[in-house]
Formats: sequence, structure tokens, C-alpha cells
Amino acid sequence: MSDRRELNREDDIAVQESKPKLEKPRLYKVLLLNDDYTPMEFVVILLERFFAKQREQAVQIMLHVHQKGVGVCGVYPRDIAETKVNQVLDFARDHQHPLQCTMEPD
Ligand code: TYC
Repeated sequence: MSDRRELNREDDIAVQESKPKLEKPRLYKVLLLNDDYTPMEFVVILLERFFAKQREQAVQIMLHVHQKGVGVCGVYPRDIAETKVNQVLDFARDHQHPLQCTMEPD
């Protein structure tokens, strides 16, 4: 074997570069939409119940949505965001409020 081969033994070793198997979970914003009929207090309760907000922050988010038309309730992996959207829509429907909620990639 030439000197060069002797000095470069690692050239003979096949290294399997494995791709990392776990992708970072993509995140989604859960959005609340304004309407003219859903009571403010109902929206605040919903933010406390399904998004674990303190009263003060729930009121802030509700007022933001009321004034701007749309606002973010939270950011979650897809399955969790889907569950939150469905919880909000079911809760609103059960109380016959027209509140709308959706999600979009963060
Ligand atoms: N605009 C509603 C009202 O004046 C309050 C409201 C806030 C409704 C946020 C929906 O996502 C909403 N009663």
C-alpha cells in the first residue's frame, strides 16, 4: 500500500449518513373571527376554557378581535390546533352563536 493510502485509512470506510428521522412539527395559528352577535363574555370564557388564558389576557384578545376583525388565540402543532378549532366551533354552535374560528400555518 502506498504511503498515501496508509495515511488515509478512513478513505476505505463507508459512512452511512442517516437523515434525521424526526421533522420539527409545523405550527399553526388558531384564529378567532369577529362577528356582530356573539357576546363578549362568551368569547372571554371560551379563551379561558380552551386556550388556558387568564381573564386579563382573554379580555385583551377578545377586544383585539372585536376591533381588528381577527386575532390569534394560540400557536400549536396541527392536531392540537384542529382540536381547538373544533372545540370552539362546537361550543359556539351549542350556544347558537355564529362565532367562527380557523387555523393557518404560522
Ligand atoms: N363583536 C362582538 C360583540 O360586539 C364581540 C366578539 C368578539 C365577537 C370577538 C366575536 O371573535 C369575537 N358582541
